[in-house]
Amino acid sequence: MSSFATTQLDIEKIRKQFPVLHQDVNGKQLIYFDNAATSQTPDVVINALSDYYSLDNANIHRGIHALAERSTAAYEESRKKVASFINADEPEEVIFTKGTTESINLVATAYGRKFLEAGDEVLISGMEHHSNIVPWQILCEQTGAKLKVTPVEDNGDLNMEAFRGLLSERTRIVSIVFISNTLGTINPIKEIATAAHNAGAKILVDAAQAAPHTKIDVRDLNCDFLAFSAHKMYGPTGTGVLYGKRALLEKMDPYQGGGEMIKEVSFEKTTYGEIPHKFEAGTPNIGDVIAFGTAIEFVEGIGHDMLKQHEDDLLAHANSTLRDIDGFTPIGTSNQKASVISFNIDGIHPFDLGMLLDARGIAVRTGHHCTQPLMDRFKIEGTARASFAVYNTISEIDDFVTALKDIVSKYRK
Ligand code: 7TS
Repeated sequence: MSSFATTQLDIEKIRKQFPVLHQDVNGKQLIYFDNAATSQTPDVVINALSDYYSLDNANIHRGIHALAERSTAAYEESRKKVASFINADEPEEVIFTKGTTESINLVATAYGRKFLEAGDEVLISGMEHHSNIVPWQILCEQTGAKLKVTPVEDNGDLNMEAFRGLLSERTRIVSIVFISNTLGTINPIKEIATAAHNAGAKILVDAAQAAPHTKIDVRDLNCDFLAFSAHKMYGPTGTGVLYGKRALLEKMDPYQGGGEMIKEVSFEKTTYGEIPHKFEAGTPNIGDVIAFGTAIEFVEGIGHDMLKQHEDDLLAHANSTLRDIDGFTPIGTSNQKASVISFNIDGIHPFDLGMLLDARGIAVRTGHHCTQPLMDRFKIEGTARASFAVYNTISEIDDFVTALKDIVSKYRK
């Protein structure tokens, strides 16, 4: 295969389904390489959202009229699609939230506050997104538990020996990212889950970046909780998932109180509804949840094997061509890596790189990527980050490399 080889996917046909891609930015055809922040949305998902508001809009689980029945059925259908997408035992183990951040906060609050006490430990890693750090810090402040952090190796791998050493009989929760949004590292979650369970801890997996790239099987991983967001897997913003094992979800207190999460309310005593409703107080994000179901169909229609193959091809091509750029330094060079490339170029600040690329129609993210402790670990202020999705092409990467070479020749001090 030549370095231009890619999968049998018809990328042009896929690109046609994403209206936002077909525009000029600063006089150039847009190249969208900020997919780890949010991916773009295909027609089918946009149409699902538009159809919901045009035809079915009604509150769920309460009306008996036709629209309420249709919206309830479509919302619950999405729950079934998510359950099957991650191979959960049953749809009731799927809770809809605002996204990964809210899912992790839900566990830290509804599980953590009930079951952790002073002296207990929460074990995370040095490559976590702030949303998998701060909720645990809040929990530790509230309960007197301690936060422990698994160190990251120079190439962006987790130090698994250190991880095993940090597990103790006081570890109650291990919360680890599946794929790092900054380094691209794919962590050995199954191994981590086994070690956590052997130590008597529960494991939460932050699958925000994994859901669009890797087949997730919660039974095979044997994780207790798993969180991800729709908007990073071709779905809408504002919705995501907390998966939890039934036995754990049933033991947890509610996260928020309000309508829909109760069995019976009186001023003397309130009893709570069954899972998943116990954790979905108030009117949820109905339209987006329904469109999320369509995004899952879109991903499954392509298939994770094809997605992975295409993204691996893009990553390999980018790795081999970016190397030629004078002063190029990648951050995160694990052998187990998804299509995320964080980098710096000597003599050019990452913010300047981002702006100079934007001026050429190329969208990347710059900064700390909500992983400030990881930036401290690598003794850098930030990086520029290119992250690829199914609609990206080899020729876009070539244009990106040409743009970077041009920037280096003009602006490098
Ligand atoms: N965990 C990881 C690994 C993430 O990459 C993100 C978002 C989150 C959690 C939070 O997800 P949310 O949907 O609740 O916001 N990551 C990024 C990023 O890399 N650039 O912008 C958002």
